[in-house]
Amino acid sequence: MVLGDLEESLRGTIRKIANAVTVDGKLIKEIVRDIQRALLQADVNVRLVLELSKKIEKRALEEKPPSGMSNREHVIRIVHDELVNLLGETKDLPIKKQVIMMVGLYGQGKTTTCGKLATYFKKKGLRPALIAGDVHRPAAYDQLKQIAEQVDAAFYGDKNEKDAVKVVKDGINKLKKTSDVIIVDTSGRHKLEDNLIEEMKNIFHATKPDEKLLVIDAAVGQQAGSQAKAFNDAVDITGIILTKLDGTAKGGGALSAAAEVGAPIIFIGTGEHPSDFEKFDPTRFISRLLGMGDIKTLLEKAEESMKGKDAEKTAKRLLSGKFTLKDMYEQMDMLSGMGPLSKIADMLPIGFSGKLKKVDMNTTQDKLRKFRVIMDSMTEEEMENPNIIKSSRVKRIARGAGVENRDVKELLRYYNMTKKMMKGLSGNRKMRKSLMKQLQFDT
Ligand SMILES: Nc1nc2c(ncn2[C@@H]2O[C@H](COP(=O)(O)OP(=O)(O)O)[C@@H](O)[C@H]2O)c(=O)[nH]1
Ligand SMILES: [Mg+2]
Repeated sequence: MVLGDLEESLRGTIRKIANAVTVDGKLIKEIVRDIQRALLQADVNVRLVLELSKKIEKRALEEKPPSGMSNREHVIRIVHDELVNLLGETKDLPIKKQVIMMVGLYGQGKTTTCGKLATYFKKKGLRPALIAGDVHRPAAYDQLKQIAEQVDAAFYGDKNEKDAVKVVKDGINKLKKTSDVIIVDTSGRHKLEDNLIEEMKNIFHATKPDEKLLVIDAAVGQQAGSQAKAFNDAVDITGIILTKLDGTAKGGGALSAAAEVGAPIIFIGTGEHPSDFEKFDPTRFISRLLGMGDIKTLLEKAEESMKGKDAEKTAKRLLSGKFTLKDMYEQMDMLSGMGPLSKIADMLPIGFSGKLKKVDMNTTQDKLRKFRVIMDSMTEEEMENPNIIKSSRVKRIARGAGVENRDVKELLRYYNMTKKMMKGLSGNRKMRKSLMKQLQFDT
Protein backbone atom coordinates (compact mmCIF):
# COMPACT_ATOMS: atom_id res chain seq x y z
CA MET A 1 0.00 0.00 0.00
CA VAL A 2 1.36 3.37 -0.98
CA LEU A 3 1.62 5.98 1.77
CA GLY A 4 -0.39 3.94 4.25
CA ASP A 5 -0.53 6.45 7.11
CA LEU A 6 -1.46 9.39 4.94
CA GLU A 7 -4.08 7.30 3.25
CA GLU A 8 -5.57 6.30 6.56
CA SER A 9 -5.75 9.79 7.99
CA LEU A 10 -7.06 11.41 4.82
CA ARG A 11 -9.75 8.76 4.52
CA GLY A 12 -10.67 9.46 8.12
CA THR A 13 -11.08 13.11 7.21
CA ILE A 14 -13.24 12.28 4.22
CA ARG A 15 -15.40 10.04 6.38
CA LYS A 16 -15.76 12.89 8.84
CA ILE A 17 -17.08 15.16 6.09
CA ALA A 18 -19.38 12.50 4.70
CA ASN A 19 -20.88 11.76 8.10
CA ALA A 20 -21.18 15.33 9.32
CA VAL A 21 -24.68 16.42 10.28
CA THR A 22 -24.01 19.88 8.86
CA VAL A 23 -21.10 21.24 6.88
CA ASP A 24 -20.35 24.49 8.67
CA GLY A 25 -17.38 26.70 9.41
CA LYS A 26 -16.54 24.67 12.49
CA LEU A 27 -16.37 21.43 10.58
CA ILE A 28 -14.34 23.00 7.80
CA LYS A 29 -11.80 24.39 10.28
CA GLU A 30 -11.60 20.98 11.88
CA ILE A 31 -11.01 19.09 8.66
CA VAL A 32 -8.46 21.66 7.48
CA ARG A 33 -6.57 21.04 10.72
CA ASP A 34 -6.82 17.27 10.16
CA ILE A 35 -5.45 17.60 6.65
CA GLN A 36 -2.61 19.82 7.84
CA ARG A 37 -1.65 17.29 10.45
CA ALA A 38 -1.80 14.40 7.98
CA LEU A 39 0.30 16.16 5.36
CA LEU A 40 2.90 17.37 7.83
CA GLN A 41 3.21 13.84 9.15
CA ALA A 42 3.74 12.67 5.57
CA ASP A 43 6.57 15.21 5.39
CA VAL A 44 5.00 17.67 2.99
CA ASN A 45 6.68 21.05 3.14
CA VAL A 46 5.20 23.36 5.81
CA ARG A 47 4.74 26.28 3.44
CA LEU A 48 2.92 24.09 0.92
CA VAL A 49 0.70 22.69 3.65
CA LEU A 50 -0.26 26.15 4.85
CA GLU A 51 -0.96 27.37 1.32
CA LEU A 52 -3.04 24.33 0.59
CA SER A 53 -5.06 24.47 3.78
CA LYS A 54 -5.78 28.17 3.30
CA LYS A 55 -7.06 27.44 -0.19
CA ILE A 56 -9.23 24.57 0.98
CA GLU A 57 -10.68 26.61 3.83
CA LYS A 58 -11.41 29.64 1.64
CA ARG A 59 -13.02 27.63 -1.13
CA ALA A 60 -15.03 25.45 1.25
CA LEU A 61 -16.39 28.47 3.08
CA GLU A 62 -17.06 30.67 0.07
CA GLU A 63 -17.95 28.51 -2.89
CA LYS A 64 -21.50 27.32 -3.35
CA PRO A 65 -21.85 23.74 -4.48
CA PRO A 66 -22.88 23.39 -8.13
CA SER A 67 -26.47 22.27 -8.58
CA GLY A 68 -27.00 18.60 -7.98
CA MET A 69 -24.05 18.43 -5.59
CA SER A 70 -24.49 18.34 -1.83
CA ASN A 71 -22.42 20.50 0.50
CA ARG A 72 -20.60 17.47 1.72
CA GLU A 73 -19.75 16.24 -1.75
CA HIS A 74 -18.61 19.70 -2.69
CA VAL A 75 -16.19 20.01 0.22
CA ILE A 76 -14.78 16.56 -0.51
CA ARG A 77 -14.35 17.63 -4.12
CA ILE A 78 -12.43 20.75 -3.04
CA VAL A 79 -10.10 18.72 -0.81
CA HIS A 80 -9.52 16.31 -3.67
CA ASP A 81 -8.82 19.03 -6.24
CA GLU A 82 -6.41 20.96 -4.07
CA LEU A 83 -4.46 17.80 -3.21
CA VAL A 84 -4.22 17.04 -6.93
CA ASN A 85 -2.88 20.56 -7.52
CA LEU A 86 -0.27 19.99 -4.84
CA LEU A 87 1.12 17.08 -6.81
CA GLY A 88 1.62 19.17 -9.92
CA GLU A 89 1.63 18.10 -13.53
CA THR A 90 2.53 14.82 -15.09
CA LYS A 91 3.38 13.84 -18.63
CA ASP A 92 3.29 10.76 -20.78
CA LEU A 93 6.40 9.28 -22.28
CA PRO A 94 5.75 9.02 -26.00
CA ILE A 95 5.24 5.50 -27.27
CA LYS A 96 7.88 5.59 -30.00
CA LYS A 97 11.48 4.74 -30.84
CA GLN A 98 13.73 6.60 -28.43
CA VAL A 99 16.75 6.64 -26.18
CA ILE A 100 16.19 7.12 -22.48
CA MET A 101 18.97 7.93 -20.05
CA MET A 102 18.54 7.15 -16.39
CA VAL A 103 20.26 9.40 -13.86
CA GLY A 104 20.28 9.61 -10.09
CA LEU A 105 22.34 9.02 -6.99
CA TYR A 106 23.54 5.60 -5.93
CA GLY A 107 20.94 3.20 -4.57
CA GLN A 108 17.91 5.21 -5.64
CA GLY A 109 16.58 2.46 -7.89
CA LYS A 110 17.93 3.34 -11.37
CA THR A 111 18.89 -0.18 -12.39
CA THR A 112 15.69 -1.70 -11.06
CA THR A 113 13.67 0.98 -12.80
CA CYS A 114 15.37 0.16 -16.14
CA GLY A 115 13.65 -3.22 -15.96
CA LYS A 116 10.34 -1.61 -15.04
CA LEU A 117 10.51 0.79 -17.97
CA ALA A 118 11.41 -2.06 -20.32
CA THR A 119 8.34 -3.95 -19.11
CA TYR A 120 6.21 -0.85 -19.56
CA PHE A 121 7.25 -0.35 -23.20
CA LYS A 122 7.03 -4.03 -23.95
CA LYS A 123 3.40 -3.93 -22.92
CA LYS A 124 2.94 -1.04 -25.36
CA GLY A 125 4.26 -3.23 -28.16
CA LEU A 126 7.76 -1.74 -28.42
CA ARG A 127 11.03 -3.67 -28.23
CA PRO A 128 13.10 -2.51 -25.25
CA ALA A 129 16.87 -2.79 -24.78
CA LEU A 130 19.07 -2.07 -21.78
CA ILE A 131 22.63 -0.73 -21.83
CA ALA A 132 24.92 -1.16 -18.82
CA GLY A 133 26.35 2.32 -18.57
CA ASP A 134 27.37 1.91 -14.94
CA VAL A 135 30.98 0.87 -15.54
CA HIS A 136 32.29 1.53 -12.06
CA ARG A 137 30.73 -1.28 -10.09
CA PRO A 138 31.31 -4.77 -11.53
CA ALA A 139 28.11 -5.97 -9.88
CA ALA A 140 26.11 -3.37 -11.82
CA TYR A 141 26.73 -5.16 -15.11
CA ASP A 142 25.49 -8.49 -13.74
CA GLN A 143 22.49 -6.87 -12.07
CA LEU A 144 21.30 -5.21 -15.27
CA LYS A 145 22.00 -8.31 -17.37
CA GLN A 146 19.92 -10.39 -15.03
CA ILE A 147 17.11 -7.86 -15.11
CA ALA A 148 17.21 -7.80 -18.94
CA GLU A 149 16.79 -11.57 -18.96
CA GLN A 150 14.00 -11.40 -16.43
CA VAL A 151 11.95 -8.91 -18.42
CA ASP A 152 13.00 -10.29 -21.81
CA ALA A 153 14.75 -7.16 -23.08
CA ALA A 154 17.83 -6.94 -25.29
CA PHE A 155 21.05 -6.17 -23.42
CA TYR A 156 24.40 -4.61 -24.12
CA GLY A 157 27.35 -4.21 -21.79
CA ASP A 158 31.13 -4.54 -21.75
CA LYS A 159 32.58 -5.69 -18.46
CA ASN A 160 36.12 -4.77 -19.44
CA GLU A 161 35.45 -1.28 -20.69
CA LYS A 162 35.78 1.52 -18.16
CA ASP A 163 34.78 4.33 -20.51
CA ALA A 164 31.06 4.82 -19.96
CA VAL A 165 30.64 7.03 -23.04
CA LYS A 166 32.16 4.36 -25.28
CA VAL A 167 29.99 1.61 -23.82
CA VAL A 168 26.83 3.62 -24.31
CA LYS A 169 27.72 4.70 -27.87
CA ASP A 170 28.66 1.15 -28.88
CA GLY A 171 25.49 -0.16 -27.28
CA ILE A 172 23.22 2.26 -29.10
CA ASN A 173 24.87 1.48 -32.44
CA LYS A 174 24.51 -2.21 -31.87
CA LEU A 175 20.92 -2.14 -30.60
CA LYS A 176 19.23 0.58 -32.61
CA LYS A 177 18.27 -1.66 -35.54
CA THR A 178 16.63 -4.36 -33.48
CA SER A 179 15.21 -2.38 -30.58
CA ASP A 180 12.79 0.53 -30.27
CA VAL A 181 13.35 1.90 -26.81
CA ILE A 182 16.94 1.93 -25.62
CA ILE A 183 17.29 2.51 -21.90
CA VAL A 184 20.70 3.56 -20.64
CA ASP A 185 21.55 2.74 -17.05
CA THR A 186 24.24 4.97 -15.54
CA SER A 187 26.25 4.92 -12.38
CA GLY A 188 25.48 6.98 -9.33
CA ARG A 189 27.55 8.36 -6.50
CA HIS A 190 26.63 8.84 -2.91
CA LYS A 191 26.63 12.55 -3.50
CA LEU A 192 26.24 14.67 -6.57
CA GLU A 193 29.97 15.12 -7.26
CA ASP A 194 31.77 16.84 -10.09
CA ASN A 195 33.02 13.67 -11.75
CA LEU A 196 29.52 12.15 -11.75
CA ILE A 197 28.14 15.29 -13.37
CA GLU A 198 31.03 15.23 -15.85
CA GLU A 199 30.32 11.63 -16.85
CA MET A 200 26.60 12.30 -17.13
CA LYS A 201 27.20 15.29 -19.34
CA ASN A 202 29.60 13.34 -21.55
CA ILE A 203 27.11 10.52 -22.09
CA PHE A 204 24.42 13.10 -22.67
CA HIS A 205 26.43 14.98 -25.34
CA ALA A 206 27.67 11.84 -27.03
CA THR A 207 24.27 10.16 -27.31
CA LYS A 208 21.66 12.93 -27.25
CA PRO A 209 19.03 10.89 -25.40
CA ASP A 210 15.40 11.84 -25.98
CA GLU A 211 14.57 11.57 -22.31
CA LYS A 212 16.69 12.09 -19.22
CA LEU A 213 14.84 10.58 -16.31
CA LEU A 214 15.85 11.25 -12.75
CA VAL A 215 15.27 8.41 -10.31
CA ILE A 216 14.74 9.41 -6.69
CA ASP A 217 14.04 7.24 -3.66
CA ALA A 218 10.88 8.66 -2.10
CA ALA A 219 12.34 8.06 1.36
CA VAL A 220 14.55 11.12 0.93
CA GLY A 221 11.40 13.14 1.56
CA GLN A 222 11.66 16.85 0.92
CA GLN A 223 15.27 16.35 -0.20
CA ALA A 224 13.72 15.18 -3.45
CA GLY A 225 13.27 18.82 -4.36
CA SER A 226 16.93 19.82 -4.04
CA GLN A 227 18.10 16.61 -5.73
CA ALA A 228 15.79 17.23 -8.64
CA LYS A 229 16.96 20.81 -8.92
CA ALA A 230 20.64 19.87 -8.90
CA PHE A 231 20.21 17.19 -11.59
CA ASN A 232 18.01 19.48 -13.59
CA ASP A 233 20.70 22.17 -13.57
CA ALA A 234 23.28 19.59 -14.71
CA VAL A 235 21.53 17.68 -17.48
CA ASP A 236 18.14 19.27 -17.94
CA ILE A 237 16.03 16.31 -16.83
CA THR A 238 12.79 15.64 -18.69
CA GLY A 239 11.03 13.70 -15.97
CA ILE A 240 11.22 12.20 -12.50
CA ILE A 241 10.57 8.68 -11.31
CA LEU A 242 9.98 8.34 -7.59
CA THR A 243 10.80 4.88 -6.27
CA LYS A 244 10.10 2.97 -3.07
CA LEU A 245 6.81 4.72 -2.39
CA ASP A 246 5.77 1.38 -0.92
CA GLY A 247 8.15 1.67 1.96
CA THR A 248 8.06 5.21 3.21
CA ALA A 249 5.95 7.50 5.30
CA LYS A 250 7.76 10.44 3.73
CA GLY A 251 6.25 9.90 0.31
CA GLY A 252 4.20 13.05 0.58
CA GLY A 253 7.37 15.11 0.97
CA ALA A 254 9.10 13.55 -2.02
CA LEU A 255 6.02 13.80 -4.21
CA SER A 256 5.27 17.43 -3.50
CA ALA A 257 8.91 18.55 -3.47
CA ALA A 258 9.63 16.83 -6.77
CA ALA A 259 6.47 18.28 -8.26
CA GLU A 260 7.67 21.73 -7.26
CA VAL A 261 10.85 21.81 -9.38
CA GLY A 262 9.02 21.93 -12.67
CA ALA A 263 10.08 18.54 -14.02
CA PRO A 264 7.03 16.28 -14.07
CA ILE A 265 6.82 13.09 -12.05
CA ILE A 266 6.12 10.45 -14.68
CA PHE A 267 6.18 7.13 -12.85
CA ILE A 268 6.21 5.85 -9.32
CA GLY A 269 7.84 2.66 -8.12
CA THR A 270 5.96 0.69 -5.52
CA GLY A 271 8.09 -2.42 -5.03
CA GLU A 272 11.14 -4.36 -6.19
CA HIS A 273 9.39 -6.37 -8.87
CA PRO A 274 9.38 -5.14 -12.52
CA SER A 275 5.60 -4.82 -12.42
CA ASP A 276 5.59 -2.66 -9.25
CA PHE A 277 5.46 0.42 -11.40
CA GLU A 278 2.69 2.88 -12.17
CA LYS A 279 2.17 5.83 -14.37
CA PHE A 280 1.90 8.76 -12.05
CA ASP A 281 -1.49 10.32 -12.45
CA PRO A 282 -2.11 12.95 -9.74
CA THR A 283 -5.89 12.72 -10.04
CA ARG A 284 -6.00 8.98 -9.86
CA PHE A 285 -3.35 8.91 -7.18
CA ILE A 286 -5.29 11.28 -4.91
CA SER A 287 -8.63 9.66 -5.70
CA ARG A 288 -7.23 6.36 -4.59
CA LEU A 289 -5.50 7.84 -1.57
CA LEU A 290 -8.80 9.38 -0.46
CA GLY A 291 -10.78 6.30 -1.40
CA MET A 292 -12.93 8.31 -3.80
CA GLY A 293 -14.40 5.16 -5.23
CA ASP A 294 -16.05 4.51 -1.89
CA ILE A 295 -17.09 8.08 -1.34
CA LYS A 296 -20.26 7.95 -3.37
CA THR A 297 -21.54 5.03 -1.37
CA LEU A 298 -20.33 6.69 1.77
CA LEU A 299 -22.28 9.83 0.99
CA GLU A 300 -25.38 7.91 0.11
CA LYS A 301 -25.20 6.01 3.36
CA ALA A 302 -24.65 9.21 5.31
CA GLU A 303 -27.61 10.80 3.54
CA GLU A 304 -29.82 7.92 4.60
CA SER A 305 -28.75 7.96 8.22
CA MET A 306 -29.18 11.73 8.21
CA LYS A 307 -32.78 11.33 7.16
CA GLY A 308 -33.14 8.76 9.88
CA LYS A 309 -31.71 11.18 12.41
CA ASP A 310 -34.10 13.93 11.34
CA ALA A 311 -37.05 11.61 11.53
CA GLU A 312 -35.93 10.38 14.90
CA LYS A 313 -35.54 13.89 16.23
CA THR A 314 -38.97 14.83 14.98
CA ALA A 315 -40.59 11.75 16.36
CA LYS A 316 -38.99 12.28 19.74
CA ARG A 317 -40.06 15.89 19.81
CA LEU A 318 -43.57 15.06 18.74
CA LEU A 319 -43.83 12.45 21.42
CA SER A 320 -42.31 14.64 24.12
CA GLY A 321 -45.38 16.89 23.94
CA LYS A 322 -43.09 19.93 23.56
CA PHE A 323 -44.31 20.84 20.14
CA THR A 324 -44.30 24.47 19.03
CA LEU A 325 -45.47 26.03 15.81
CA LYS A 326 -41.82 26.35 14.94
CA ASP A 327 -41.45 22.59 15.12
CA MET A 328 -44.52 22.24 13.01
CA TYR A 329 -43.19 24.66 10.46
CA GLU A 330 -39.84 22.91 10.22
CA GLN A 331 -41.45 19.54 9.92
CA MET A 332 -44.25 20.51 7.58
CA ASP A 333 -43.04 18.26 4.81
CA MET A 334 -42.97 15.28 7.07
CA LEU A 335 -46.32 16.14 8.57
CA SER A 336 -47.90 16.38 5.18
CA GLY A 337 -46.40 13.34 3.61
CA MET A 338 -44.65 10.17 4.52
CA GLY A 339 -43.11 11.56 7.68
CA PRO A 340 -43.35 10.24 11.22
CA LEU A 341 -46.85 11.54 11.76
CA SER A 342 -48.41 9.40 9.10
CA LYS A 343 -46.21 6.52 10.11
CA ILE A 344 -47.27 6.98 13.71
CA ALA A 345 -50.90 7.23 12.66
CA ASP A 346 -50.68 3.89 10.93
CA MET A 347 -49.44 2.22 14.05
CA LEU A 348 -51.96 3.66 16.44
CA PRO A 349 -54.95 1.81 17.82
CA ILE A 350 -58.01 2.53 15.68
CA GLY A 351 -59.46 5.28 17.89
CA PHE A 352 -56.34 7.37 18.02
CA SER A 353 -55.40 6.71 14.48
CA GLY A 354 -58.84 7.71 13.22
CA LYS A 355 -58.67 11.10 14.89
CA LEU A 356 -55.13 11.76 13.80
CA LYS A 357 -55.82 10.70 10.29
CA LYS A 358 -58.84 12.97 10.13
CA VAL A 359 -56.57 15.91 10.89
CA ASP A 360 -54.08 14.67 8.40
CA MET A 361 -56.60 13.90 5.68
CA ASN A 362 -58.27 17.28 5.90
CA THR A 363 -54.96 18.90 5.43
CA THR A 364 -54.08 19.01 1.80
CA GLN A 365 -50.82 20.19 0.34
CA ASP A 366 -52.46 23.50 -0.53
CA LYS A 367 -53.57 24.05 2.99
CA LEU A 368 -50.11 23.28 4.30
CA ARG A 369 -48.68 25.80 1.89
CA LYS A 370 -51.13 28.39 3.18
CA PHE A 371 -50.19 27.50 6.76
CA ARG A 372 -46.60 28.12 5.93
CA VAL A 373 -47.34 31.58 4.56
CA ILE A 374 -49.32 32.38 7.69
CA MET A 375 -46.51 31.25 9.95
CA ASP A 376 -44.14 33.46 8.01
CA SER A 377 -46.18 36.42 9.27
CA MET A 378 -45.80 35.43 12.87
CA THR A 379 -43.19 36.68 15.27
CA GLU A 380 -40.63 34.41 16.86
CA GLU A 381 -42.51 34.73 20.14
CA GLU A 382 -45.78 33.64 18.56
CA MET A 383 -44.11 30.66 16.92
CA GLU A 384 -42.64 29.49 20.22
CA ASN A 385 -45.73 30.29 22.22
CA PRO A 386 -48.81 30.01 20.01
CA ASN A 387 -51.31 30.41 22.86
CA ILE A 388 -50.56 34.14 23.07
CA ILE A 389 -52.20 34.54 19.66
CA LYS A 390 -55.51 36.18 20.46
CA SER A 391 -57.87 38.04 18.11
CA SER A 392 -55.79 41.21 17.59
CA ARG A 393 -52.75 39.11 16.69
CA VAL A 394 -54.89 36.92 14.48
CA LYS A 395 -55.98 40.03 12.53
CA ARG A 396 -52.42 41.28 12.15
CA ILE A 397 -51.12 37.90 11.04
CA ALA A 398 -53.96 37.42 8.55
CA ARG A 399 -53.32 40.85 7.07
CA GLY A 400 -49.62 40.16 6.82
CA ALA A 401 -50.16 36.83 5.11
CA GLY A 402 -52.97 38.07 2.85
CA VAL A 403 -55.47 35.50 4.17
CA GLU A 404 -58.73 35.53 6.11
CA ASN A 405 -58.85 35.52 9.89
CA ARG A 406 -60.47 32.11 9.78
CA ASP A 407 -57.44 30.67 7.98
CA VAL A 408 -55.23 31.75 10.86
CA LYS A 409 -57.72 30.25 13.29
CA GLU A 410 -57.78 27.02 11.33
CA LEU A 411 -54.02 26.79 11.52
CA LEU A 412 -54.17 27.27 15.27
CA ARG A 413 -56.85 24.61 15.54
CA TYR A 414 -54.74 22.23 13.50
CA TYR A 415 -51.76 22.97 15.65
CA ASN A 416 -53.64 22.46 18.91
CA MET A 417 -55.14 19.24 17.75
CA THR A 418 -51.83 17.82 16.67
CA LYS A 419 -50.24 18.91 19.89
CA LYS A 420 -52.96 17.34 21.98
CA MET A 421 -52.59 14.13 20.08
CA MET A 422 -48.90 14.10 20.70
CA LYS A 423 -49.36 14.83 24.38
CA GLY A 424 -51.80 11.97 24.64
CA LEU A 425 -49.24 9.70 23.12
CA SER A 426 -46.32 10.90 25.18
CA GLY A 427 -48.31 10.43 28.37
CA ASN A 428 -48.62 6.76 27.62
CA ARG A 429 -45.17 5.41 28.29
CA LYS A 430 -45.87 1.94 27.06
CA MET A 431 -47.24 3.20 23.79
CA ARG A 432 -44.41 5.65 23.38
CA LYS A 433 -41.87 2.89 23.86
CA SER A 434 -43.54 0.58 21.45
CA LEU A 435 -43.85 3.35 18.86
CA MET A 436 -40.21 4.28 19.06
CA LYS A 437 -39.38 0.63 18.76
CA GLN A 438 -41.56 0.21 15.74
CA LEU A 439 -39.94 3.26 14.20
CA GLN A 440 -36.66 1.55 15.04
CA PHE A 441 -35.42 4.41 17.15
CA ASP A 442 -33.73 4.22 20.52
CA THR A 443 -36.05 5.17 23.33
N1 LIG B 1 10.67 -1.50 -2.10
C1 LIG B 1 11.21 -1.03 -3.23
N2 LIG B 1 12.50 -1.28 -3.50
C2 LIG B 1 13.02 -0.78 -4.62
C3 LIG B 1 12.26 -0.02 -5.54
N3 LIG B 1 13.08 0.32 -6.56
C4 LIG B 1 14.29 -0.20 -6.28
N4 LIG B 1 14.31 -0.87 -5.12
C5 LIG B 1 15.40 -1.53 -4.42
O1 LIG B 1 16.38 -0.56 -4.10
C6 LIG B 1 17.67 -1.10 -4.15
C7 LIG B 1 18.59 -0.26 -5.04
O2 LIG B 1 18.10 -0.32 -6.35
P1 LIG B 1 19.03 -0.16 -7.62
O3 LIG B 1 18.16 -0.27 -8.81
O4 LIG B 1 20.19 -1.09 -7.57
O5 LIG B 1 19.55 1.34 -7.43
P2 LIG B 1 20.62 2.14 -8.30
O6 LIG B 1 21.88 2.16 -7.50
O7 LIG B 1 20.04 3.53 -8.42
O8 LIG B 1 20.75 1.47 -9.60
C8 LIG B 1 17.51 -2.52 -4.65
O9 LIG B 1 17.53 -3.40 -3.56
C9 LIG B 1 16.12 -2.52 -5.29
O10 LIG B 1 15.52 -3.78 -5.23
C10 LIG B 1 10.87 0.22 -5.23
O11 LIG B 1 10.11 0.90 -5.95
N5 LIG B 1 10.40 -0.31 -4.07
MG1 LIG C 1 22.40 0.78 -10.50
